[in-house]
Amino acid sequence: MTEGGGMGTADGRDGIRGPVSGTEVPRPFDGGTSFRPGARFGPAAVRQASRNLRPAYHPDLDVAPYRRVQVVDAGDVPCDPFSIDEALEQIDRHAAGLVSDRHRLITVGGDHTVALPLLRAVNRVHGPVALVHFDAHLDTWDTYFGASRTHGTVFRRAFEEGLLVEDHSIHVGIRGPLYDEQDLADDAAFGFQVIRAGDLDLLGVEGVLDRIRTRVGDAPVYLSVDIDVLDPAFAPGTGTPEMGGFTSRELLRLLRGLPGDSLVGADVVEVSPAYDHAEVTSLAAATVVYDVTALMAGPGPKARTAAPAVPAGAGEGPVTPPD
Ligand SMILES: [Mn+2]
Repeated sequence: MTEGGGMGTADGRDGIRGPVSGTEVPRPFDGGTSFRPGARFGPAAVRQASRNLRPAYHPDLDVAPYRRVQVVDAGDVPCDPFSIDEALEQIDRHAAGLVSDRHRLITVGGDHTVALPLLRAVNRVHGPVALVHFDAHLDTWDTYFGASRTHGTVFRRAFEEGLLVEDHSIHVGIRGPLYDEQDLADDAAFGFQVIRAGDLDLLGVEGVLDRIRTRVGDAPVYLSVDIDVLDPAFAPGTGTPEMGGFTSRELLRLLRGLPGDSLVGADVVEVSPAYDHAEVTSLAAATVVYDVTALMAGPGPKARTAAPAVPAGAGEGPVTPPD
């Protein structure tokens, strides 16, 4: 599939050859959103933005992902727009029919509430997972306006349901003010470690990756990417934007260093196209989906995630562009 083509699938793929080993499933659901609505329209926007991708070869991961794995866009899950509980059941049922020990799911949301039924479905195959959660927000609050299943409470519910391996999960990119100082203590009590957005400045990409890898250990990993982990400059089209986030380059470098072999599922959520400009947010999400696909396919021998060594004399004289 070439740039500009595609049949509206999440990554421009137009056919299935051989056994399917990965599936991308959009969830047009935003009934759990607390502020700006509209993430139900995210999947369509991410599909459209994905037409800009050149998916054949991923130079940073040194892999031609679609020569190694088969990927299919499994279409949208019909979601009840009025009943959150019914929508979560529908997502769970649909995911359960797609996930197996050979088939991994990458979901395009939808608001972050969709991660709860996805974790339930993944748990039935793999057991509890280590959650690597990229987000501006903890999403471990108890209730919003008395509601317990929302996009801001999803990972407290996952903890309570025993869906996470104890003390192996980590939030990355957290920032912004909280409702209460106790929020952080509660979150730690649920077994989460936190890497705040500003920690990236101190630790660097490799330092953050070391912490993530150490945290998840050998556990199966579920990756959840809330697009608001990016700064609003890089992802304005989202429901609860927060200043001081990662650049898209930083996010991609972090994702590319994750342990792809351990990844049993992933979601990319909270793209809300009505607040987007020039598809910048949906392109970011489409690229994240592609990168996670490539990561699951398995990086090749030339893949590098560390910063290249600075050659002697660098910084002196003009920068020469590559050939
Ligand atoms: Mn979130």
